[in-house]
Amino acid sequence: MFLLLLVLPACGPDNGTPSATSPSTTSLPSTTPPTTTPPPVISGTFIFNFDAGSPVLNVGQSTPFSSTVNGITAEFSSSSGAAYSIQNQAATNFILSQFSGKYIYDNDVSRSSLQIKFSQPMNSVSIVFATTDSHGPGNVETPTELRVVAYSGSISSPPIGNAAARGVFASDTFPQGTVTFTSAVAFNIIVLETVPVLNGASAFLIDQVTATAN
Ligand SMILES: [Ca+2]
Repeated sequence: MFLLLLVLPACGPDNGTPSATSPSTTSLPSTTPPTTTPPPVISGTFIFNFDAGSPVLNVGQSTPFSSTVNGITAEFSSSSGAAYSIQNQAATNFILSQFSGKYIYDNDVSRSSLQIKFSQPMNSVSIVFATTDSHGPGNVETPTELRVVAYSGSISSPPIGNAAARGVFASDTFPQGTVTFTSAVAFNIIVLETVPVLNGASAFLIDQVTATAN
């Protein structure tokens, strides 16, 4: 009697046939595009100022790091490793009226290059900079040049071209200026370094990297 009561609820429908809801097969449609097709170039102007962009860059953070603005990524690095870092006026006490918020600062006095690699080809780049020159006896009369050398694909290939500019001494801590390189032949890597000169600056700072793709 007791046994019968236990068994009864388990007596559900018992059709031994498999249901029609078996999982579908895992075959995928063969619509994967060929990987050799480069992504289309996004025309426009992209400003990397270290204040906007993703991810947030922190004061004291050293190279390498990257910043993405409007779908374009710029990678900042140095062949000398952690030679450059994010700083601001509160950290350095430098007065640089053409700079704003966070910027890139040279961590040491030895001369080292800064590389910027964009995620797509560009036709023009413009960079606000300062060189750590001092004015007057024992120092320089004109600020040290900052040079931009542009490459396509690899810095081991011949450069696309280069440009250089000097800052101007004013009432700020260091002379500031803007260097611009423009080319019909697109480039995706630039290398920045000071042009060596007696008593000149070896170090430089940058802000407001403006890259344009045609
Ligand atoms: Ca800035």
